[in-house]
Amino acid sequence: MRLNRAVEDMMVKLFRQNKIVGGLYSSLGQEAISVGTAYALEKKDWLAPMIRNIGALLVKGVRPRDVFMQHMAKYDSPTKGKDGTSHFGDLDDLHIVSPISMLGDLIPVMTGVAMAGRYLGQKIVAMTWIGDGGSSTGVFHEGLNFAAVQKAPFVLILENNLWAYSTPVRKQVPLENLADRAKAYGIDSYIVDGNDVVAVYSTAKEAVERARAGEGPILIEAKSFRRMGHAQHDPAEYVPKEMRAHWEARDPIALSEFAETGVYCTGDDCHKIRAKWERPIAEVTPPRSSVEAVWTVAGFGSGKGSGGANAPIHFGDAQSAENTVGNDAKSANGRKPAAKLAAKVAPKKTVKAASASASRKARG
Ligand SMILES: Cc1ncc(C[n+]2csc(CCOP(=O)(O)OP(=O)(O)O)c2C)c(N)n1
Ligand SMILES: [Mg+2]
Repeated sequence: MRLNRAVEDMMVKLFRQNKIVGGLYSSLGQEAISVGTAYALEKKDWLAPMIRNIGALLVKGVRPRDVFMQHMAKYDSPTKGKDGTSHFGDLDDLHIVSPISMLGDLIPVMTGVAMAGRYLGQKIVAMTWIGDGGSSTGVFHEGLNFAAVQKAPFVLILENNLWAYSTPVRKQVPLENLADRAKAYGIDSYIVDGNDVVAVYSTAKEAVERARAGEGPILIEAKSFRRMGHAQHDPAEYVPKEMRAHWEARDPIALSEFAETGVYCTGDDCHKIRAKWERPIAEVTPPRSSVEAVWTVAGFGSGKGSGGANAPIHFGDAQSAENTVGNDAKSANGRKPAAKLAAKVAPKKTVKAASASASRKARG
C-alpha cells in the first residue's frame, strides 16, 4: 500500500511537470482494495485492472518503472509509447489483461479468460474491478449474468467509493448495498470494509478459493471513498467537506499501521481474548528430569588431592589480589590501590564446588 501510494504521489509530481500524457487518476484512500484483493491471487491467476488499481498491478509484479514510463508514453514503456495511462497488460508472464473500459466491458472479457482457463484444466481464477457507477451499465449485467450461468471461476470486486465522477451513489442506484445486485444472477456476494486491508484480503482469499473450487463467480462489494476528484483535472468541489474529513480519518495505511505499534489492551473485554498460539502449560515449564544423578566426585574442590579438577581454587583473597597488582602499586590520589581495597572487603575463601570456567582457569 505504501508503494502504491508512493508511486501515485510521484506521478502527481510528474503530472505537475507536464510529463504525463493523458489523464491521471488516483486511488488515494482505496489502496487496501487493490492490494488486498490482488494478494488473494496466485501467480497463474489473471487480472484486469481499472484506473484505480495500480496497487493490484504492483502486487502482481509490474515494476513502478513500467507504470511511470507508460504514463509518460515513452518508447521504452510496456506499449512502446502507443498509449498513456494504465492501458497495458502482460499476457505472457504476469497474466494481466489490458483495460479496455472503466465501465464494465472487462466483465465479459474476464469471464472468457476464466472459462478458457477451465477448458484448459488450469484451475485459474480471473479477477477484475468495477466502480459503483460502472455497476449500472448494461455490460455489467450482461457480463455477470453470463459468468453466473457459465459458473465461471471469476471474482468481481465492486469498488463502491460513493462517487461516479460527480454523481453520488444514492442518485444512481436505489440500493443500500451494491452487493445485492448479485442476487439477480443467483451468485454469492460479500460486503467488506474497503479501508481494512486484512479484511479485504481474507474476504478475497475466500472468494478466490471458492471460485477456484468450481462454485461459480462471486461479487465482493468493498465500501470506501474516492478521496481525490475523478482525475487530476477535477477539483471535486461537489464532495461535502464533512464526508471527505470522515474518510480521511479512516486512511487505510494509517489504520493498518496500528498493527506495527504493538499489542495492547484498552478495556476489560480484552482479557477474554486468548492467543491462539498459547502452548500447553507443560510445554512452557522447565523439563522434569526422569533420572537421579548417580555420579559423585570424591573430594571435588576440597583442596586435597593432586591437582587437576581437585586443585584448590582461590579468588578474592588478599594474597592473590596483591600478587596480581604488585606490592608496590601506588595510587596517584593517595587512595589505596583497587586491589588492596578488594583484599580488604573480599572474604578469604576457598571455592568448594568450582564452576566449569573457574576450574578451567585453575588448570590453565
Ligand atoms: C461510455 C462512457 N461514458 C463515460 C465515460 C467517462 N467515465 C469514465 S469513468 C466514469 C465514472 C466511473 O465511476 P465509477 O464506476 O464509480 O468508478 P470510479 O471512478 O469511482 O472509480 C466516467 C463517467 C466513459 N469512459 N465511457
Ligand atoms: Mg465510484
